[in-house]
Amino acid sequence: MDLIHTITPVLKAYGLNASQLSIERINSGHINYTYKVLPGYVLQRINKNVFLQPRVLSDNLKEASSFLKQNAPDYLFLHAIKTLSGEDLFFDEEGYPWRLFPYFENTVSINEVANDKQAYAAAQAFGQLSRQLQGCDISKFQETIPRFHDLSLRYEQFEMALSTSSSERIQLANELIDKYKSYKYLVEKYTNLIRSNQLILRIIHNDTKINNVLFERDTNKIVCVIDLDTLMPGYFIYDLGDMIRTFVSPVSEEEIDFSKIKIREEIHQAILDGYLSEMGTILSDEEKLAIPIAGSIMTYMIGLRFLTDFLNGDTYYQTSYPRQNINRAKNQLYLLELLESQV
Ligand code: GN1
Ligand code: MG
Repeated sequence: MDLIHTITPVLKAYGLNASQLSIERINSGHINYTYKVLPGYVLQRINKNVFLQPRVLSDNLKEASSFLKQNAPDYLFLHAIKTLSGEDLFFDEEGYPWRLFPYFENTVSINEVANDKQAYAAAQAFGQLSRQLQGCDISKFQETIPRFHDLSLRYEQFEMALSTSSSERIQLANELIDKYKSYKYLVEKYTNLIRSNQLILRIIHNDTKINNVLFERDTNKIVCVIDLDTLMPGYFIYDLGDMIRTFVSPVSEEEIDFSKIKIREEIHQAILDGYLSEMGTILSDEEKLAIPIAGSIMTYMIGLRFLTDFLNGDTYYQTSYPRQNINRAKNQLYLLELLESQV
């Protein structure tokens, strides 16, 4: 896209002049386009092919925000800045929704966890978000992406992709497809768990990758959690599992030297300690029984989604080179093998 041409009218809607600001793309996140607009802001173009009803997204945030204002007024919850006409979203000529956030000076986001202190702090921050939202009226929230973390749906989508994919792509992923099929028992475990009604629907973040928290620069303190697009009802295993998926290994899901993928026990423990320091008294004993399965479920789910996207022609996740989604799926499979061998 012609950046200045596209962004100028967006910034104008917020009373800002693009020519007086420095605009730089932030290359983390596979879905939306995000820009640092300095001094002072982060601007984001929402992917309208992924978020088909962007209003749901802003309505959820409004709901959470008004609950927190009343019940946890000191909690730093990331608010979108309103346009001059008082809207949370600005729609451009092509129908893309945009949002503007404040930029916090002296903060950083990371793609790999360096030590157990970072893991503890991030897990505590995600746990704190759910804890603060405990007691809000879940029925007022809608799913921004229906059945987002429903593993049985994700498996169906994988099977659908297998039946519609090109023979060339099937061939490229052949071995990987078989390996993913061999873990189908996780879908059954998941379905049984959900059917048992052992888990309670809560408002959760639903995308607890390590790069979705902001750290204070040079410390292990968290300023706030970010990327609230999927703040919606879900089960705690999705948040806990996605932290395990993205924190325990010293390398991220983009790593292609799979021998570097490891499970760091001290980090695993720090995730549990940090998360339970907030959620320990809120989760029921029955829910806690599901803790050991969380990491495998989420690693399998996200790996399946990468593989499905490859089979579908790389239409969902942003990629920067061919077969990147295959590599991501291989990376996640490697991690899954490690997680499952510990059970
Ligand atoms: C996407 O937007 P981002 O990059 O934080 C995805 C998550 C996946 C993640 C895998 C809306 O998150 O579900 O876990 O990629 N978000 C959506 O890296 O699909
Ligand atoms: Mg996201």
